[in-house]
Amino acid sequence: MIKIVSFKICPFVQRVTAMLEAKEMPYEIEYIDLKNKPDWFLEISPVGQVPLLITEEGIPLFESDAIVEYIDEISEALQDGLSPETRAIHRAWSYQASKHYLVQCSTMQSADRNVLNDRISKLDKSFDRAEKRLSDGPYFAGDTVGNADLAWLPLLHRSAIVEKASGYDMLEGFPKVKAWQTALLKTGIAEKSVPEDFVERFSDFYLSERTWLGRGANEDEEDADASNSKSGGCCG
Ligand SMILES: N[C@@H](CCC(=O)N[C@@H](CS)C(=O)NCC(=O)O)C(=O)O
Repeated sequence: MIKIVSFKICPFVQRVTAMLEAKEMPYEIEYIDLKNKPDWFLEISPVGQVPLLITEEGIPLFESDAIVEYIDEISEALQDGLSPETRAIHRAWSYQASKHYLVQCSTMQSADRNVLNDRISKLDKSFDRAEKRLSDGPYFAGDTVGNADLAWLPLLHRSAIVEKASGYDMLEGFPKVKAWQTALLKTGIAEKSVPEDFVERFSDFYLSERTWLGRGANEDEEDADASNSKSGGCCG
């Protein structure tokens, strides 16, 4: 069986597990501590990052883009009959999502409103592009979930958790993206693609007292010391 080496709140992993779930492919998952990476992982992972997919033949694959392409190649396509051009366009839109995972991570870690405003402007650009590209939905390319939907799912799922906890809606002003988020979350793929304690783990990390969102996104709050705002990567 395929094995995914994972970290519970990693969006790059979620994109991969979302595809496995959407395609109903069986897989095992092993979580590792990124602050204390096991030797067996470092021996087989060229870059020391998750996700890592270990094929049924025991071959380790790295980089989420390459992993989702592999999964797609060994399984039935989610959407039939797409031309090579359309598939290339969907891959490009998937890239528009994955290149913003780290942007969303650092936005959520902002210590105050000012820092968040600054960081969210990049994310806004990507949601704005999606808003202009989306048509009648409910999904990216019509009425079936496809690969581009799965690439955007980590961003949309995390935005929904943030909104529920803090009232802050990263998708405000983007009604089509909002409808897309609702439709995608309704499929249940988002929940299946993360561990049971995901919301708790995610909230501990991104919605703690040290972040503006974690303190309830209070507009009247005085600015904190911006140097407290981590801007680095995801997941610690
Ligand atoms: N380009 C990589 C990014 C993966 C990534 O950044 N993973 C993070 C967790 S979300 C990681 O493993 N961080 C540990 C490290 O960089 O040492 C991919 O698409 O797979």
